[in-house]
Amino acid sequence: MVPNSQQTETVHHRVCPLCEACCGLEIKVSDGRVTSIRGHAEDVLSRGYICPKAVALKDLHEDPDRLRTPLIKRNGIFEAATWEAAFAEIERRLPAIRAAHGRDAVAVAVGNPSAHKIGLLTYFGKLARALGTKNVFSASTLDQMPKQLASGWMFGHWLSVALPDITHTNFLLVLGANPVVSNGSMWTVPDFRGKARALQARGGKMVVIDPRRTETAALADAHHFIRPNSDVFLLAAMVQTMFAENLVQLGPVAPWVDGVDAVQAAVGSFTPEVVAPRCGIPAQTIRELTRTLASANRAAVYARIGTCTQEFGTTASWLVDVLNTLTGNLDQQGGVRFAKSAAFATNTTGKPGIGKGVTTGRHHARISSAPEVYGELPMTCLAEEIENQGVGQIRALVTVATNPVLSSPDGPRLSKALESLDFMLSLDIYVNETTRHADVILPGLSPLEELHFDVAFPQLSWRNHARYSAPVFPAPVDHPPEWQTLLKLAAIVQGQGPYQDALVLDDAQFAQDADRLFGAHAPAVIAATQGLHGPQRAIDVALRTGPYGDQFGRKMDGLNLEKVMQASAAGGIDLGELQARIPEMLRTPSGKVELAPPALLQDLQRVTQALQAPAADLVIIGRRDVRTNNSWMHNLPTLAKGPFRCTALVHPTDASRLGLTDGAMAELRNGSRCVQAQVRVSDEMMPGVVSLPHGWGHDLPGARLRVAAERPGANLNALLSDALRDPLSGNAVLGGVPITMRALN
Ligand SMILES: Nc1nc2c(c(=O)[nH]1)N[C@H]1C(S)=C(S)[C@@H](COP(=O)(O)OP(=O)(O)OC[C@H]3O[C@@H](n4cnc5c(=O)[nH]c(N)nc54)[C@H](O)[C@@H]3O)O[C@H]1N2
Ligand SMILES: Nc1nc2c(c(=O)[nH]1)N[C@H]1C(S)=C(S)[C@@H](COP(=O)(O)OP(=O)(O)OC[C@H]3O[C@@H](n4cnc5c(=O)[nH]c(N)nc54)[C@H](O)[C@@H]3O)O[C@H]1N2
Ligand code: SF4
Ligand SMILES: [Mo]
Repeated sequence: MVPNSQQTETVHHRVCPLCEACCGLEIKVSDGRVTSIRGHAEDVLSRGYICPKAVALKDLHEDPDRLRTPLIKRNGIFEAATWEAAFAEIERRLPAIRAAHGRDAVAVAVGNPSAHKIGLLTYFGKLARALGTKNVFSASTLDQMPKQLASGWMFGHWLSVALPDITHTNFLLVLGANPVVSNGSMWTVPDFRGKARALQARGGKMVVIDPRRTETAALADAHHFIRPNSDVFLLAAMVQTMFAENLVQLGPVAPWVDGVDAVQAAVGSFTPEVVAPRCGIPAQTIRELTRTLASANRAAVYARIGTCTQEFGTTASWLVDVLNTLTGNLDQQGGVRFAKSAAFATNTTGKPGIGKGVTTGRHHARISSAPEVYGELPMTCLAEEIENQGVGQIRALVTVATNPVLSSPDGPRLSKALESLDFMLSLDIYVNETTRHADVILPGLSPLEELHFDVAFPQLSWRNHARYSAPVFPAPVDHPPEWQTLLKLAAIVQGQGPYQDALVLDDAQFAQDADRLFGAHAPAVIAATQGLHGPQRAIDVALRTGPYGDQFGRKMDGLNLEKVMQASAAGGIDLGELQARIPEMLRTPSGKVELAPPALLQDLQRVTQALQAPAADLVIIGRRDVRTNNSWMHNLPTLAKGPFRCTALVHPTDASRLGLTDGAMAELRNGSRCVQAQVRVSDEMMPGVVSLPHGWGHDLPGARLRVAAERPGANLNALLSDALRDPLSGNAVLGGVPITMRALN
């Protein structure tokens, strides 16, 4: 009998794991196949909004290139292997390197998708702790570490990020972000466009500062070009103007703000006239922008990756929140506020209003002496730590959901370094530009085969909420979820081998964690979560002990896993608008907002020196496209089709000066580094600035990405040097780098 597809159709609700907007999806399945993916109209956070990437989850699930079994490289060729054989190979090779060369000889590198996978996010730390290595690297130092460090110093925790209260703001100033395309970052704000339009409809204004007239700029009431890598000057001048024109008013948070005078003294020399030539923005415009911001009554400044991936990323990120504070918008309705996450947020646990704050430099990179930040060393140090011999040299690497050969500066150098390792293990779903160097690859499941609950993004969301995603499909038999793989790897590293059942390992670890966290109450917590394991148990504990939790039965109407699971068909649980949280959310040792962290005041000297640097004729910046996601979704037919996206955008005056024509190929060069890309001439660029997207370059031998290889594109990171960093956060400099261009015939 042929089943009627109507009868077999099932409907599932899941949070999209592909970007920080975390949209709620409604996925229909018939006869074991996805038949439709749409926005879930009832989702409490996204209300039906999605972008084209969500639909590609079907392609991802069905992609024949996505790995379904472990691979072991033998004589240079990957062979499919059983999980037992793969773990045995790891046990044979990895502990021996540690035993011979010490803990730091094994490094770990974690990438962006791990932020969207609860199994990776909550269990990666167990592997890192078992390894005990100081060589921990992640995509955070290619991205948002400056924002996290600045927020940490000011508010006391790495994820206490001030978010625009877009529902109520009257004036939104956006620097170095293109949320219409990226759908927001360090700010979970699905349907940014709709929210920006609503802001305008109620009479508010949005202004964008960007070297490209972006899709967000096109929507804005005003757009100003800025010379790349000069936001720190603009922001310092705006802060200077706030003081010079007596515009400062701290508002209700005044009793909890320390350091206003120190800031005033430190920015005194950054007048609009001094910085204007460097920024490419007239002094009068800087003054007017500052006055508008100060007088807007409910305004917010939001800045993202364009302002982080700079030489002064941390200082620029700090000045953003200095402006938010001096204009009286910190913690106010329509200003910037802090989310109150239902689970996993450090700024909701422990004693309110005070804490240990954040520290950096507990250890340093061996070669560059770069300080540890948030437990990590800069990703741009990875290659040199592998290449240079000596005690502590990296000889083995575990990559987890990262593709640094394409996503990190000087990919070709890193590629060579990876090839020289004694052993490389990758937890990844593809053989790609990075994992082709691995000796063993252990694949994760398709996102549709896994449960999910966002750990980080509710701490960054425009509205408080709790949502749970059940798996859409059962996992294939014998294919463990990644949290179990991580537990087994930790056991191997600790000399216990891969033989113990992952659930047994998990119970043992949970018992230890419960002892540490709950002391005498540990047995009760273990009893209350009986029957749960892995991330599900972690979610239940985090929800129940969180700010809305049932406190294990003490608050009858409080949240727990079961309640949040039950609400998923109804779009999750809405926990309301962002509320005032100062001083309760502060975790600084002083219990104050630290407006003038000493390291940042000191960094202004470096900023002053850089003000004099001569301007380059041509600098390069990056770009994102709605149908891309960093380096790893170019293999999905739904997204790969259509116009070619890896083009170099050049302003008409630069094009004619350099003899470049629309559609023709050009060479882009930075010293000895060079790539070729197709030119697109466009006045959306600021003169003197070229834009090329990152994440391309799928023409490297040994990768298995058949769709992506058809139109490989150029690797922007083959052009960038890994020597450039923000010294405070260790973040890579990914833009504003001088290049030359010439036409290719
Ligand atoms: N020049 C330049 N470089 C940049 C940027 C830029 O703007 N300009 N942006 C930077 C930013 S913001 C970021 S976040 C980084 C991102 O850089 P990475 O962290 O390297 O992330 P991706 O390039 O997205 O690569 C993701 C990897 O995870 C794998 N993967 C996908 N899903 C899963 C899964 O479920 N499990 C496992 N185990 N693996 C999975 C993919 O196959 C791929 O290998 O790139 C940075 N690089
Ligand atoms: N479609 C899509 N969405 C994504 C991603 C993707 O690859 N594709 N990646 C995701 C990830 S990992 C992240 S971190 C987020 C990032 O999200 P966003 O921060 O919004 O990233 P971009 O779209 O790259 O926007 C950065 C903007 O900064 C500008 N810019 C470059 N240099 C400077 C400068 O010196 N000063 C100023 N003021 N502006 C500058 C660029 O022109 C660009 O418009 O996007 C996420 N969303
Ligand atoms: S904006 Fe697109 S990719 Fe991002 S979460 Fe929403 S649907 Fe997924
Ligand atoms: Mo990112």
